[in-house]
Amino acid sequence: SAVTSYAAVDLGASSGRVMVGRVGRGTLELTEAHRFRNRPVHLPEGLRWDILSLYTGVLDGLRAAGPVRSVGIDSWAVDYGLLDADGALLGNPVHYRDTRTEGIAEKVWATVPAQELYAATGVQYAPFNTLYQLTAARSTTEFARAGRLLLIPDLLGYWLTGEQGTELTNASTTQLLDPRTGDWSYGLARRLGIDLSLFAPLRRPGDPAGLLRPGVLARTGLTGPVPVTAVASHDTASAVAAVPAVGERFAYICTGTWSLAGLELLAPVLTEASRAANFTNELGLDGTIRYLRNIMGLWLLQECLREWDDPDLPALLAAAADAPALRSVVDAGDTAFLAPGRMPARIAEACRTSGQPVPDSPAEITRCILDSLALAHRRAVADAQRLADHPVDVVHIVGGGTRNALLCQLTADACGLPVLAGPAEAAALGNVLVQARADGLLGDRADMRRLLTRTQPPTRYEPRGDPASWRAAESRLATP
Ligand code: ADP
Ligand code: LRH
Repeated sequence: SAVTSYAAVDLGASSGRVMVGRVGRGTLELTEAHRFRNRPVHLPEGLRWDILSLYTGVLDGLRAAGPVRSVGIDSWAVDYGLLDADGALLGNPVHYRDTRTEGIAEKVWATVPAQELYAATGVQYAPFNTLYQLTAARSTTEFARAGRLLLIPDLLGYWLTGEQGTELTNASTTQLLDPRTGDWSYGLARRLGIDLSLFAPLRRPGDPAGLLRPGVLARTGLTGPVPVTAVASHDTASAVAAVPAVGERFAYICTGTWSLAGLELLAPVLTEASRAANFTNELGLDGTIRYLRNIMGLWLLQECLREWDDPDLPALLAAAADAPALRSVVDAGDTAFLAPGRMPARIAEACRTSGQPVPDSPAEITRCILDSLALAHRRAVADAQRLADHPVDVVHIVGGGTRNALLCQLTADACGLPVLAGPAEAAALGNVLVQARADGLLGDRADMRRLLTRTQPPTRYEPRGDPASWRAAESRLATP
């Protein structure tokens, strides 16, 4: 029977990839056309994304993908490029780990208190929310020249098509959107002096987003017309759409550079308790709410690996599996781990100041990181159920971290719930499925999930060990 190919451009903080999804009646296959490193650059003015190299990776990937029905783009959230009046990019997009937002939130809260900000947007505090980035940028000459702001997937879409838009799921991470209406929070923007006309018009997953430009067709060897379809362009929104869940009683953890742990809800939770617990209400596919907490994730390990000159990962994980369990844990939700550099030393410091044994070898430090992530997963899954009054029977893990069997098992142990792990390329799959649906091949979210459970069966991890050991480890960390 007929099979249709779609190209999914998925840019993570550690790598970018162009994947090809082949969708038929009851079939779904994903293959990697091209993968490239995403290496940010330390310039004198700060930490910047190498956006031109990422765009080149996208073009190389589309060439490798071959003929496709359409293209969709998703990436990490919150960051953006500024364009001048002629539509040319003004400078390299600033990395969300750059230090420019230090101390900015406090200035914003002097105008709009944190409680009011949360009640209006439902977005958790993170120093890098676009709102704070814009406040930090306001005094720069670059900003003064800017006529348009495009979030990263929308910027790449603009370069591919010449058309501008602001995709809704990613717009929800700016902290300028009202999650109840799915429209801008106009009153908030006015009070904070943010000009919403900087943003291109909102578009929804499934909306048409232009055609590949003639120059792009020539560069990629594709034959036009090739449409670009807006997908859930926040990578986490695409990943959640591709959780192979049955029913509603599930939690999910999207594990990659970050761990995003929480629930899919039909309405936001905007309570003060939710704010205090730092849960966010980002928008998902079809008006759903991604009620989740950001956890530092495998970034902690990535940064150690960089410092250790990239040792063999499977061997290191095997040694970590044999290292003593729960000897020391750190708070994997702590923004103290946000900036790059000196990660093994910073983890050792955190263990020392909390009066725990200081891990020393790479195997011990890796075990400390994975135990700490599992512990943070446990807290997020428990807190989300309580705050949203939404009990679950199972935890789905998707993303690159599903390739780490130790992390999946520890998460099952810590949560005291079965873990269903996979797919590893959930964001790309969600991207493909939204394109296929816009093309008329699929129905609602449940229909998409049925296709996933049949074609991408997850790996099951049963909880083991004594839950009391996790409670004890939890009590060693001060609660936020
Ligand atoms: P992002 O999209 O944020 O760049 P990914 O979803 O690609 O992240 O996940 C990357 C992470 O997956 C890496 O940091 C690494 O820890 C983990 N990972 C990838 N491959 C493997 C592997 N073979 N074994 C264990 N972990 C892996
Ligand atoms: C994961 C992610 C996450 C955001 C962060 C900036 O890639 O999109 O959902 O909070 O990057």
